[in-house]
Formats: sequence, structure tokens, C-alpha cells
Amino acid sequence: MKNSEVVQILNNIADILELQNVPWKPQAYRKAAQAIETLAEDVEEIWKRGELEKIPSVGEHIAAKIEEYLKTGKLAYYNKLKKEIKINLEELKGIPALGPKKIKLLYQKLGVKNLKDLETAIKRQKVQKLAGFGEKTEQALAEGIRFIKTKPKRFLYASALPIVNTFLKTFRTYPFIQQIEVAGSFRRGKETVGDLDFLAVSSQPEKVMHAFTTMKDVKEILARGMTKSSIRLGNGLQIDLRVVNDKQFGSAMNYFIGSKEHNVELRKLALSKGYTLSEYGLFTLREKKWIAGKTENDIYQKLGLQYIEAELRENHGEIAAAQKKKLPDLITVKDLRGVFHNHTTWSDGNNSLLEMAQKAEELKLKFISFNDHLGPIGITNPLTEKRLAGYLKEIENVRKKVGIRVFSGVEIDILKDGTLPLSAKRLKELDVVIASVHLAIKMPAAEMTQRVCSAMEKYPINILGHPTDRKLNERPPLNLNLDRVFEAAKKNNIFLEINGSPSRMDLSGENVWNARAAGCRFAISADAHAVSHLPFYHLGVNMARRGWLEKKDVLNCWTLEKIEKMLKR
Ligand code: DGT
Ligand code: CA
Ligand code: CA
Ligand code: ZN
Repeated sequence: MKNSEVVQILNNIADILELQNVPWKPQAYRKAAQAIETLAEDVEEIWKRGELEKIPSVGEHIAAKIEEYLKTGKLAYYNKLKKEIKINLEELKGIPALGPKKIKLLYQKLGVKNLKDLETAIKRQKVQKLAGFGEKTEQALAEGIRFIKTKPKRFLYASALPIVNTFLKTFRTYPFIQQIEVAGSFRRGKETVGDLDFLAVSSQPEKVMHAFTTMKDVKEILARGMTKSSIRLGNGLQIDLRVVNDKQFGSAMNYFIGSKEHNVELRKLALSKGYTLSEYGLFTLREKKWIAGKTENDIYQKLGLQYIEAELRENHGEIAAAQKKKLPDLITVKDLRGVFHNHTTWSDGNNSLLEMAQKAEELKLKFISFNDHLGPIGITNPLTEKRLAGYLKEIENVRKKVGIRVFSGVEIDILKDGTLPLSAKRLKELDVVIASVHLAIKMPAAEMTQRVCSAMEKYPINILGHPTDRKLNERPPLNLNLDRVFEAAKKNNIFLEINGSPSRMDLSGENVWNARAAGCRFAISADAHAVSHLPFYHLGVNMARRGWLEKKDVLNCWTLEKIEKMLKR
């Protein structure tokens, strides 16, 4: 369960080394961090099997550092580096718009060591006078500080995932536990979770509570009771666990999956039918006779409803739809034939075209779409019109070596003025054109909306990439009038991306819901920058389900012939 701690330490080491102008090493640490971030398995399990070096991008040296940390809970090298730089890097890095380079300048020129120093410097308008900063940057930093101060930090679904998997796996081996499941926002597939909620069935709750509160990753016991306890892990994540009996399990799951708003509506419906519903079960109002509670299905059935999938339970019309038996037939991971939006060493990815295609084949996908960056995105090695020929030639070669369909394409920048840095004619030579906003992200809503819509009007675009450009816990979405964007996408037959990259999850489930209502269609992508990122499309499926999508709404689920026909512009 230490994956996110290890990732954080490796990233911090990379940052410190970068501050110290050490060449190469930062990149190595960053790549290793990236690989561990995307593991679906507990890194400790891998270490116990002696297989740390089998993790992509983890070599002998970094494996030894990880081992030291897992064994002792400390890392001497990291502590030494931290002493050397004197800066509270973690705190400063948390501020949107502040990277290692700027942190370094702020320290060297103004002696900024932490958030408080930075706030003081901004107040005295010292930051805007630094070379390479200016008034706009100072303003952006001030806004960034406000953003992190007002937004409570929530955990990414993707970093909670290995914790949930390990927890369930471990607790399912205990003979005193008959059943255990995860509930709460995680079960609803939300892109971030405030805490994790588990429910267990056991006739020996005391043993469950003991096992739970004495897990080795527990940093703090927040509450300890006979049938419910809460703990906090070393990485700050809170976990609640409750024990119930078999007869209550369904009603307890229903209650603790939530959302609260769904629960409230469901209770109202129960009352209107002469029942009361609580975490203990469904009872008749007058005689308090037990009606249902063993399974969620029983409860929904007794209330005259179709079973409502957890992702739909946001009080967004799901109860009314379930009454009319009109719930959507939600897509599942298995419905996706392939995945869009993947980067390779042709731009800022870590793996070659061939490695990525082979991995996609291994994952039993039927197609992969390559969309390396083209445009002035601020990476060292973007595609250019000149390099395009070589890129397409190599894609042609890859096609001969794998048994799946390989789509050629780019992810092209939507420039400030709404133009793209490649002509419509050249774009049409590619199978899949994704257009995204990356630069100049601070614009008033009217301008930003105009920029995006004008690109969609004028160019042969297939997919609008990460439409809001939000980064969870990092930066807010673009100033966009989404209704107008959805309208332009529908009119020009452009698919909206559901980007499954853990900190993006863009569009969000709620945005997907609105876009679907506006008549839009969607493409699910991994935005993979390494083979280990390809499974990110699973996270995109969460957003799609939260947005009520069926197979017909999602390009990835169509037959290859239909996809090809659709992509022709
Ligand atoms: P989170 O943890 O902020 O990501 O969101 P949830 O939905 O997991 O919320 P949490 O952990 O506070 O509670 C889990 C579920 O328990 C929640 O989804 C619905 C249920 N619940 C909690 N408090 C209440 C309440 O006051 N009323 C009702 N009806 N349900 C509640
Ligand atoms: Ca929760
Ligand atoms: Ca909770
Ligand atoms: Zn992008």
C-alpha cells in the first residue's frame, strides 16, 4: 500500500536533483515514479517476490532505494538531499504553475523556501520583477495559492485503486470474514475520493476490528469501536470499515455506496410506498416488518426499480429512469475494441511505436491509435511537418509486425488564435486527428470558447482532446462555455475525448452527462506516455459510465469498419 509514498519520494528526488542541475538522473527517477504510479499491484508484493527490477524503468540503483524505504521506512539518500536544499519542495510543488525551475529561481533570487515566503514575496510584488516571471506569472501564482488553500486535497482514484485491491485481497483471506466489499465514492467510480469505505460481513467483528487497526500501514487510529473503526494510512488516506450481519449487507452497501443525494431520494420513494429504508434494511412503515436488505437488488426490486449501477447514483434522474425501466445499458471495459491518444518516443513518450502496439495486442485490444504531439507544446521533441513522413513510415512498418489495426495520427495544439500548426490537407493524410489546448491556458471564457470552437469549425478534427484541460489537485478547468463547445462538436461531427489519465479524467462524468444530453459522442483514451499507461482507458470507462454512456455513444465500442468510416473527414 506504499505505492503513492514511493512515487512521491522518487518524484521529489527527481526535483531536488533537477534543482541541483544534475544531468540525466532526474529523468530516470521520474520515469521510475511514473511506472510505479501506474502499477495495479502493491509495490511491496513485488519487492517481496524480488521482482522490483522487473518494473519498467526501475534499474538496480533505484530498486535498491525502493527496497531500503520499504524495509526501514526511511531513505538515507533522500534525507541527505533534503538537507542539502533547505527548501520545502513538497509544499511549493503543490502550487499550480510552479515547477522546479521557477522554484529554483525564487530561492536563489528571493530566498523563498516555503509557501509562506512566497506569499510574502507576492504581497510585496517582488516576484513580478524577476526575469522570466512578470505580472501575469505573479498573478497566476497568487491564484494557484488560493486554489490549493480553498480546495481540500482528495485522493486520485488511480492511487486509491491498488490500496483497495490489496485491502480486499488481504481481508478476503481471513477465515473470520464471510464477505467484504468497497463502498463510497470509490464504488461510484469518482475520479477522486475523500476517503475509502469498506463493509464486511462477519460473525466475529472483534477480530475484524483487530486486523484492521493493526495493519502495518496504519499511522493513526481515528476511531475504534466494536463494529466500526477508522484509520489513517501513512499517505494520509482515511479508511472506514464497518462490520454488519448477512441480513443487512445489501442495505448497508446501498447506504454506504451513496451518494448521499441518491440515498435521500431513495428513502423518499420508500416512504411513498409505505416503507422505511435505512442501512439496516427495508421495513414496512407501520409494523416495522423486514422486507429486504440481504442484497441491493432485492431492495431496488421491492421499490419497483431496475437495479441502479453504483456509477449512476448521483441523483441525476436515475431513480425516475429506473422506475420507467429506462436506465442506460452502460458500457463496460470489455466493450472497448481499442484505445485512442497514445504517445511514443516520437514525441514525449517513453516507449517506441512497436512496443506500444505490442502491448495493446497483449491487452487483447483490436486497435491502437498513435497521437504524438505536434505543435509548440513546450516539450523538447514534438512532431513537425518535416518529421511526419518518418513517423508515418515507421507506423507502416509496425502495421506489418502486429496483428491489430494501427491508426496513425497526431495530437495537435490548438493555438492561441484557434488555428492549428498543420494544414487541413496534411491533417487529412492521418487516420485520427486529436486537437487539444496545451498552451496559453489563461484566457477569458469568451476568447477561449471562440478559440476552441473556431478550430473545430475550420479543421478536419476527429477528437477534441481533454476538453477542459483540468488537472486534479493541480489546476482548474479552462474558462470555457462548455455548452457552446458541445454544440460545435455535435455540429462538426467531432468526438469528445474522455481522457483516462489519472490526474486528468477529462471530460468528467458530469460533463459527459451534459454533453450526451446535448447529443455529443465520445472517444475514450489513455493519453499513454508508456506501455504501463495503456490500461488508463479503464479509468475513462468510469467517467463514461458516470455519464450514462452506452456502446452507441462511444467510438471505441464500434466495429473497426464503422470506426474507419466515421474517421474519414
Ligand atoms: P468521499 O468520501 O467524499 O469521496 O464521498 P463518499 O460518497 O464516499 O462519502 P462518505 O465517505 O462521507 O460516506 C459514504 C456514504 O455514506 C455516502 O456516499 C452516503 C452515505 N452517507 C454518509 N453520510 C450520510 C448522511 O448524512 N445521509 C445519508 N443519507 N447518507 C450518508
Ligand atoms: Ca468515502
Ligand atoms: Ca467515509
Ligand atoms: Zn494533451
